[in-house]
Amino acid sequence: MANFVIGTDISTETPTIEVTVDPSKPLPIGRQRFRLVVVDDSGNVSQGDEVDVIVADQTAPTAVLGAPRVVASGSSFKLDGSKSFDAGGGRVVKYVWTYVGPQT
Ligand SMILES: [Ca+2]
Repeated sequence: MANFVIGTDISTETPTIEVTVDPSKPLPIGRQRFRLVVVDDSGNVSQGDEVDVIVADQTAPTAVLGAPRVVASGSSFKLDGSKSFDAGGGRVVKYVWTYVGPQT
């Protein structure tokens, strides 16, 4: 387990490390680059090897539809999706509205 800070080296004597992420402070969405340099038992230092890890929002948003309970016949009214929200580091960018039809 290790809390990585950009540009700060972490040295271990083990060949794996966990990138510990605090859910309240997630890595930004997008490509995040990591680098490994290894040192042998004679003190020789390797070139760096780098890899990009794509941090993605893989959680679906939640739609919350607000509407008046009763409207007068012939009157226009407003639907409100502003309480919809997203988890996983994203945000709602599109609202798709449908009149489903009469309900009994
Ligand atoms: Ca999401």
